[in-house]
Formats: sequence, C-alpha cells, structure tokens
Amino acid sequence: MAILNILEFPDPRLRTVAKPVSKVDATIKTLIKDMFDTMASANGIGLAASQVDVHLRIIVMDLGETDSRPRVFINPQIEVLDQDLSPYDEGCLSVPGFYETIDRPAHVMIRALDGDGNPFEEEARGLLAVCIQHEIDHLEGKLFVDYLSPFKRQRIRKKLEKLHKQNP
Ligand code: QAP
Ligand code: CO
Repeated sequence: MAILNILEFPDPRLRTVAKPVSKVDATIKTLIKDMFDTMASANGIGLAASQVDVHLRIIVMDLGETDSRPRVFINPQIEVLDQDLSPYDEGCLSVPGFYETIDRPAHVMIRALDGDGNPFEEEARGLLAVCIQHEIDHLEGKLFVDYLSPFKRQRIRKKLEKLHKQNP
C-alpha cells in the first residue's frame, strides 16, 4: 500500500496531457491500487493519474453511493448524448478547500477499459457524468478552475500559493 503525493493547483505538472495506456500490466495494476489508497486517504470520490504526477490515461472513482462499487477507467472516451447542461458544485483534490458550480453536459456515454484491460461502455447521468468529465479534463491538463472567471481563478491561485509557502 502506498499513498502518493497529490499535486495542487497551480503546479504546472497538472497541465501535462496524459498518454494512452498500451497494456494493463502488473505495474499499471499496482498504480491503480495506490491511486485508490491515495484517493480514500484524502476523502476523494475521483482521482486521475495526472494528479499523482503519472501522465497516463487512468481514472479511479468511488462515488460512495448505494452502488458504491469502485470504478477504473483506462483510456476513457465520452460521447455527449444530450447537449443539455446541468450545474454541479465541484471540488478537486488538487484544489483543496474550494468548490464552485460548473455546468457540464448532463448525459454522456463512457467507453473505456476496466482494471483488467477489458473494454466496456456505460451510460452516465448525475454525479457519474459530472465526475468522469471532470477527471477526463485532468488527463487533458485541464482543471475545473479553468471554467471560472479569471478573477475567481486568480483568487484561488493566490490563496493556495500562500498556503504552499506556509507549509511547503
Ligand atoms: C471530482 O473531487 C469531483 O476540496 C472529485 O478539501 C468533485 O474527490 C467530481 C476533496 C465533485 C464531481 C463532483 C476536495 C476532498 C475531494 C476538497 C474530489 C477537500 C477534500 C474532491
Ligand atoms: Co479534480
């Protein structure tokens, strides 16, 4: 078991575009286990490999709902099924302490490989739809703060930079 370091905004490494996984081997499986442990210890519901400075297209998720099965998405793709947007108060382990309302497509189809490398698809609405879009953004080097006004983003950046100076 290993708890990995989570990069925090505005760390430039969070802007790296992640590469596809070519083979789900033992190294990838260990990384996925460590990502679940890291996410749980930080009380998260979703984590992209980018956030732990591994620039591969891997997402872990545990929405902790009634169907609280842990999920793995490798090389995920989404198709927007409905252009209707829904607002959701989003947070991020890489932007700790800040939550803002973001609008995203409410209904998507997800296609990905599971933790064994087998392809699957899943239709998503609600929190799953929000979370997969948020996490795929990480793989593209994008953060939820990018959807905010420059003023709000700068205010969050300044506050986090101050915290990072106090406890490096
Ligand atoms: C992304 O975020 C997400 O600020 C996952 O102090 C969030 O797990 C997708 C967290 C909301 C959809 C909706 C954030 C934990 C966890 C914090 C997370 C914090 C402690 C965020
Ligand atoms: Co995030």
